Amino acid sequence: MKTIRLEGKWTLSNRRGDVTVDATLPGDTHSALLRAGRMKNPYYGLQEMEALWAGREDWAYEREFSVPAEMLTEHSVFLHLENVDTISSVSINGRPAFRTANAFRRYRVEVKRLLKTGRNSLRIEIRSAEKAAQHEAKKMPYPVPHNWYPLQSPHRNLIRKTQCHAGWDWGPCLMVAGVYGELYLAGVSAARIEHVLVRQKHAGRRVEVEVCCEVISPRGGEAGYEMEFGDHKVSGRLKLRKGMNVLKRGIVLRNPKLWWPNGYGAAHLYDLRVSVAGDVVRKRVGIRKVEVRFEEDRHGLSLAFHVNGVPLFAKGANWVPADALPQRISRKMVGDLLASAVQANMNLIRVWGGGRYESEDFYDCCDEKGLLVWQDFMFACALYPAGKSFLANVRQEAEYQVKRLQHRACLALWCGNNEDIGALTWYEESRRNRDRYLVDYERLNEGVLGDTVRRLDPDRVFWPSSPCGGPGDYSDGWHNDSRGDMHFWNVWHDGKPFEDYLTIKPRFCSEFGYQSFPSIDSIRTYAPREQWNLTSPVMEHHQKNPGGNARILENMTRYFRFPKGFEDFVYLSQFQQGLAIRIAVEHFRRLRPVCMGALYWQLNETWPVCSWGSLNHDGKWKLLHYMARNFFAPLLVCVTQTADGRFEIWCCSDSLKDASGILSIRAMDFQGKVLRREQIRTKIPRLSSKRVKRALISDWAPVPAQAFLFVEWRSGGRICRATHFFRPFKECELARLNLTVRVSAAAEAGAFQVALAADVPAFGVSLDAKGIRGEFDDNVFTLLPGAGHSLKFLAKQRTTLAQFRKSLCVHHLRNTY
Ligand code: BMA
Repeated sequence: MKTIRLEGKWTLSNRRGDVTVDATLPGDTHSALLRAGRMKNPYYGLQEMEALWAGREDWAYEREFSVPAEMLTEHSVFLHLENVDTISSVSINGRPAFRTANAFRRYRVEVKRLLKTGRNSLRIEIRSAEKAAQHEAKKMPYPVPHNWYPLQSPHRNLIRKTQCHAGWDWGPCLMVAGVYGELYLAGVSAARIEHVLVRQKHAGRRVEVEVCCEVISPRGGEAGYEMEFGDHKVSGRLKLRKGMNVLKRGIVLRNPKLWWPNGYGAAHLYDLRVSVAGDVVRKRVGIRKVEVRFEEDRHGLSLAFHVNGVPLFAKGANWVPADALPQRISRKMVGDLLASAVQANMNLIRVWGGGRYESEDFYDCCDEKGLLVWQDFMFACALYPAGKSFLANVRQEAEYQVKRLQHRACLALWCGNNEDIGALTWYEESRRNRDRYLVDYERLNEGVLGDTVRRLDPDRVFWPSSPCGGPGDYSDGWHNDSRGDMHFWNVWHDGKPFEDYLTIKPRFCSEFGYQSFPSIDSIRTYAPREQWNLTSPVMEHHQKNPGGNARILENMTRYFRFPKGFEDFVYLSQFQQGLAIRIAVEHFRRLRPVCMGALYWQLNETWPVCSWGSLNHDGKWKLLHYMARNFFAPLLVCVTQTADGRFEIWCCSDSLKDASGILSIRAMDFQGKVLRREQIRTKIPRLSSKRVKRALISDWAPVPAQAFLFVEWRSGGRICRATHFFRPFKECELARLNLTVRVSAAAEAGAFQVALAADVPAFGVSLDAKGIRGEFDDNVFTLLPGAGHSLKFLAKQRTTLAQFRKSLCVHHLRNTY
């Protein structure tokens, strides 16, 4: 196969003709305009508003390329375009070649007749997605509503584009256009590989890997092929029909090295190489058995992932695109975000339906790091059309994506959409005529998406929607905690106290979240200092959930004393976010095996904004992310209290071995005096949660507002800690403290040691190396007098000791007021 790469330099111009700039493909319009100085940074201040025009323009990308004569001696020459966003017409040498209408598809179209030897030109005219969507809306036989956020491009649900480009409750409205995947021309005579599909059949330690290769031959004939899997190799010759051919071979592995999710073992991958007539496809395949079990039981309908026979408590978060401008999303950026997920002890990431089917980089990383993927199809928070052409378009998208991703070890489950069952109850139209919209829903969801998965990836489960009570269940997954997966939003969207998390017993909680402000480093990238105020225009603009800031404030006044300044407020908003999610996750883990998963909303964000994310847009960890590392750790100790005046201590273990250890419990006052202590031996059976202590609060803390509980669980070299307040923080008279902070260079390059000591207990002690990329190996902790705390910071950029010392800033609860 001969190829001509078309990535690189292009020219971008608008139809009106007043903008012409250099551009890069793969890439997007907005990134090109920014680089050329025709757009201001839309992430800064209120400048998003000044970028809206670009989404309302029709754009054309253009370039020349040269075709050698021998290319045209091939029987076929096709143009490969991936992820063209969205509605476009492609022409070669001024003659129409084809049209695209789906950003999630790969187009491979025969174009030989349009090419000539020597100079050729290629033009991709992309219609304004906003206008195209409005045009679609006029053609609908009846309205097809979707969610509206403060800045919203209308009817995004009518075109097959990343839905959150149109604006979300954490995202800007930047209706980018462009091409994000590969672009090339290829000349073929014998055959080209369309897809390589892999199935695994496990029978004990014997695993049969079935490799199925789809080959297209322009004229039929014969070709040699090779398949290598690890050390195994098969080869031969293949008779080809004109058109589609299928080559299927089985390879038997005995005692293969298994692929394990993070926390359970190594994520071993085998190399797979397939070549047919010189066209080569390489993949990496992990051998593992993933089962998604949902079964009727006395609690309702369970939902749990089992990997290689081990029932796994799913710990993770929801993923949104790594940037609102697709061109900026790099392998490094994605790798960094996912590395942070792994460091926080996550084992499952949900690729949320309002974003995009992720890049190969993303799934490579998940395969390598042992992160399972819950993969939504890209439909979210809306009703969708079910007309013939829309369904046909979606079918092609689904077939392509399923074939592209089904070999992945990380891919655990396909899910129809995000919250589209719920959406049936959100709009006047669908409330009045539920039948009509439900039929449409089902045509798309089961008729196209479910059907595609069942045909092309029969070893995986198609979960109809998230949340969902199981196949055939169209009821409310928000408020029903007994069936399937649940999105629980009472605490954030309904403004309920954090303790509300304790009132549910979800089988699998795939979304629950609490917002915070981004870290100061992030705020600095969009707001000048005079805007550092909760209600300033810029701060309000970077809060896309109406009433969001008020809600953060409301809960702050519920639990904390009012912070004295903006930076204290930012710190406290992050501490409170961490607290909310910790309360939920600890509870869900205690519920094991009734509950088998906790995925908080959301891991990352597409631009710097107030959000539910635990990572700032630049990847820096918010306090929640540090707290997640503890509450998602394989061993967890946690304290909860009950309405009858007792506290309970629980140990949760995701370990494959029984965990024996020693639990030490201390009740102390705020001067650090121990009021009562106890030590107990514990033995926690593998993969379980167990209550290890239950006692009357009054026996430990005669005046609950004047004491706290500090618990330490030591087991097999691991130490877990928990601090519990019996009353809201604001009611407690925390002591003022003298804090000493010593900073030194650590042995390894770019690392620094910080030693902290205090004369009385300090709570929520958090460090921030402002302006320096990097993370601490521990953060957000309780500091007890007499027990210093030492931790390390690993810089991700060149940093001197003096710079680090200067950047370091320490927060704790008592110094917020
Ligand atoms: C969810 C998500 C998103 C949204 C989030 C916060 O349910 O699926 O649509 O951003 O809530 O409101």
